[in-house]
Amino acid sequence: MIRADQLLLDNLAGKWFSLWLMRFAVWLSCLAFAAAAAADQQSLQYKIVNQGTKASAMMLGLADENTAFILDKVEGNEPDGQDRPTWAELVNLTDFSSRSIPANSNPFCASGATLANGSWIVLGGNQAVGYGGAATPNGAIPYRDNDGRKVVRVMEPTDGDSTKLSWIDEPNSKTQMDSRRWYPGIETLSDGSVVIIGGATSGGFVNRNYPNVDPAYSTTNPNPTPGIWDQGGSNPSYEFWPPTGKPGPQLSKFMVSTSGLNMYPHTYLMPSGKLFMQANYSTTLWDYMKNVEYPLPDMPGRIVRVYPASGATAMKPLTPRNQYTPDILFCGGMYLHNDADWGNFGSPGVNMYKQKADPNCHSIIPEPKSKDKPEYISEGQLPEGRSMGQFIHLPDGTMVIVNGARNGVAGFGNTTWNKALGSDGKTNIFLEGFSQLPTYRPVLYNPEAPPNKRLSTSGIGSSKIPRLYHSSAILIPDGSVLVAGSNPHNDVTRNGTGTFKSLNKKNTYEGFNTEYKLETWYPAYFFKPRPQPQQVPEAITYGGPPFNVTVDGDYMNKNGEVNSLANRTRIWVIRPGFSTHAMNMGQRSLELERSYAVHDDASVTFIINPMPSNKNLFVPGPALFFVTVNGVPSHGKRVMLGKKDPGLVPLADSVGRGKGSAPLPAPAPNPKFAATKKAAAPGPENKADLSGGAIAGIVVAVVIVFILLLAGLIFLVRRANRGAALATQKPIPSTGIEGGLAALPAAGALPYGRYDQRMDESQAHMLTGSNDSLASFGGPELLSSDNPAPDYFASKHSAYDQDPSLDMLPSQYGMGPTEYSSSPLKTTAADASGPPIRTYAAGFEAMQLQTTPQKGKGAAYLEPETYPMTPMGVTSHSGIVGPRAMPRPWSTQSTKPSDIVDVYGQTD
Ligand SMILES: [Cu+2]
Repeated sequence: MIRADQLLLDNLAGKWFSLWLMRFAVWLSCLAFAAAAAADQQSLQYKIVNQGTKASAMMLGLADENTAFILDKVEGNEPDGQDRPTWAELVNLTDFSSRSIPANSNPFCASGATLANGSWIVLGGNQAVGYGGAATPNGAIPYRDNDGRKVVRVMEPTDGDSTKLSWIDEPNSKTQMDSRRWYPGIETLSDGSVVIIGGATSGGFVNRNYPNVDPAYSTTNPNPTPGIWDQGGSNPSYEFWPPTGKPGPQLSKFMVSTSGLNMYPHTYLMPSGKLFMQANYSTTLWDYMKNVEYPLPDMPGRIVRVYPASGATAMKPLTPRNQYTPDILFCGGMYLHNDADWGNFGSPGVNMYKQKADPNCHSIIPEPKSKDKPEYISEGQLPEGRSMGQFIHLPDGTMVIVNGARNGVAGFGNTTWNKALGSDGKTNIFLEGFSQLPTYRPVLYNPEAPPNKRLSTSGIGSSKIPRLYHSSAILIPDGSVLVAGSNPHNDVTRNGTGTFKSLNKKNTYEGFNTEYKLETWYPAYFFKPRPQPQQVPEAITYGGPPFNVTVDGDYMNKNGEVNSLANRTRIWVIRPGFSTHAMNMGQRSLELERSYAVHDDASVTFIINPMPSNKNLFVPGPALFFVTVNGVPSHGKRVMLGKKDPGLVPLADSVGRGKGSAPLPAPAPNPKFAATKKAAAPGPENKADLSGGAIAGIVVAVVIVFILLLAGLIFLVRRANRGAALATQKPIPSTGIEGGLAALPAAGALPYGRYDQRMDESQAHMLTGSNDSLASFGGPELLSSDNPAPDYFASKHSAYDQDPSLDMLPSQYGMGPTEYSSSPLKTTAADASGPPIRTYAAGFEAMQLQTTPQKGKGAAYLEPETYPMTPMGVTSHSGIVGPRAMPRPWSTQSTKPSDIVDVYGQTD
């Protein structure tokens, strides 16, 4: 029997125990929460900040201090709330929410730049397309987009009011290029205009036929008209926009000599005003006003760094220490032993999945201060080979490479080796890109470390999201890196993930979905307390008197180190650039000269020289301004470079920073604060803080592992649910056409719909090529039904059809069109009262057109059995396009091109 007091005691003990247990539970959950937060948000790690935008971020740019823009090619993204899929979006950088904004033209593989007045321009692109990237007339259902190949889209600054940000996206003499460009190079010049170089007229895998018989005039015309380049697949010319006072389109010798591997040529404006250009294996300095080239050495080892090999590239930060001497860095890319393996407009000539990306880094100083000849030097190797990596400048003076793949290159297609075997056992379910084995882990590059210690992955976490072809990344004002996109397909693919076998069953490859999640990657400094500089100017001149910025004493005098910290403060101006295709066009980082004075209250005034007077070093326009104390940057403030410049002093020396700036006063440390630390070697001071208490660390790690396992489980379950939800998602339905035709049949269960458009015979147009070069690529022509494609395609098609199990490399049939669908086509005769008038096998997809001879009555109905398989760009040739629907009126936005008063902006 238990005595009452014993019971009481037991009871008390139990209470104490349960109290203790409760406390322990609270403590544990606090720890778990902290660990979860730590697992969620840690320096050198990724975090998913948006579970799904509407458009996949093929292109990404900073619209204003709190907003990024996303542009995608036109494809079956989520509806924009009107009657189109979304392909333009804005991202709020505070909560990373996104919203659709109107766009009209197809920016598929466009180029972008900022102008001196703060506007963005995004120019070029692809023709209007429908499902599967098949060409359509302007405004046609289902996507209702318009030809973007000549379009210059403009987004004007809105004084920080992001609700007003919009694209002016209309064909107009003021906002149009002279020629069609897909994958052009672009560089903003010191006068605020841009030079636009090369590209293709309609697209293709690489920018040539093979054999490459006509690099200058890739045209179907045996007697090409000099000066007309857009008859063929490539556009080896350059032009200026706005063109005022500059020559019109002219042939670029460099675009001829690098023919083939020169889409998105790498360009960097040099201090002399010449343009550094790199494409194929070649490098040159180009005087764009005189159109004279000064060749530089070839790329070492014939490593290809331009698209589609897509090495990471950037100009290293320009600093007083390197006397503002541009030094261009390339990491990764692809080396192929046989030039023929790079293929042609249609496809590569080798199974790209098996090609390992290159790990090497090289740099070149194109305009050295000394009389030395410029040459490429080795900068060591990446830990893994990488194509499609991209460099992002960070405000601590380092650069980080994100995104990419270990095998293969950019681009996508339907060549035999990557034909997908769907889960249902059917082939041709989705298209895949030309890369495998995503590189998930960023690599840091510190330009000021000893040469063999610049590359590092120490402490850096990996993403779990493949970021392959058509991914993007930019530095955002909070100092993190916004990472987005990836879509190695010609249209949205949501259920293609998984492994699949190539048809010859020799290889198993991984399929990748269209990616809509946004991530940020947090540099080492991200979670540390940040300096908050005062009096940061709205605009910074080129040359002229210095300006002052102050950081408070509480921040500067940690541990009584104010003198030392003042001495370790650097002022950075960074332009994040236009991100697409592993490039950040126009991205630059420049450190301003500064001195300082430490006050008695330990606040520090930094006396800062404005921009070097040579505008070629960093052209006018918007940029981010950072005050970086001991490797920890402030939040970036958007500044305009070059506005209102009363103190401008003319450029004095031909190379370098010019002599526009006053000599700064000597640094004035304050004797009141004894320096406790000797100034360390220059460069970023931060290291990942990995040396916490060992025991606590282990406990936290165990908890983190547990929580991650749990989170992983939840994630998997959710993903399974989400996958199931997505699998039942219907494609965007056709909405009917003008002309009173009957309603369309519902799209079937195929992933993204079929060609199920009716067409009026009189209006039916077919996009097809008219000869071999066009078949493999080149300018698609709109041929009317009474001017149909030659039988070339049909013969190729039937040849292939004789043995549908053929699994040949394109090179085995002469680099021509690679293969055709072996699937028989079904036609629905019910709608067609007349006999079939013709059967075409256009490009990569055989199609049968049935139509009534009676104009305006009845309709043709086209139904390929499978989702059209079309390699990138050859889409032009693959589709019967629907009825020539009335083009939609252009933008109804309030801003009209006529409102673009001065696209140059103020450059001084
Ligand atoms: Cu592309």
